[in-house]
Amino acid sequence: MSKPIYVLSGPNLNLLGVREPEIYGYETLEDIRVLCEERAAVFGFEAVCRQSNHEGELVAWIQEARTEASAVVINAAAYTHTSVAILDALKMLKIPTVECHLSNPATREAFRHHSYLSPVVTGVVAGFGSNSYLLAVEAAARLVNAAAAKA
Ligand code: CA2
Repeated sequence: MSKPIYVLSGPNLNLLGVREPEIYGYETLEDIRVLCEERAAVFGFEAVCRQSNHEGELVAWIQEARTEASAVVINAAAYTHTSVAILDALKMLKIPTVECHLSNPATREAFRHHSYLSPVVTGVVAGFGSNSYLLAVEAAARLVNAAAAKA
């Protein structure tokens, strides 16, 4: 059995569907969890979905992924634009990593245009609402399966 795909969400994303639906949509993080689990299963993976408002907890989960995950999908939320700690943790991974965002930060305020994560992840999916998570899970799963088929 393959190791799971970790799907990590950062600060305030626990409020999805409750506040600012015009930007982030009406789906809750729980709805997204179910959809990610279903999408991962299509490709033979379990999705382990976690959310934290604490930078250190996200770092700990990324470190855990070094040995326990096949790939990491991460929406670091505001930490995308501030966190050298998350950048450093992601740099240590040798598995596929996908940065994902519900909105497209490039179309928003200037302070959202820089991502500390983008230079060190395998790829980025942004701007498709909850579908960004599903596309990111699918991309990660396809990468892992393609690598396994080559080995
Ligand atoms: O578009 C995304 O997914 C973001 O990562 C969301 C972050 C934002 O800081 C990034 O620039 C882009 C903010 C997440 C806040 O989540 C909320 C959810 C519901 C209501 C209010 C905030």
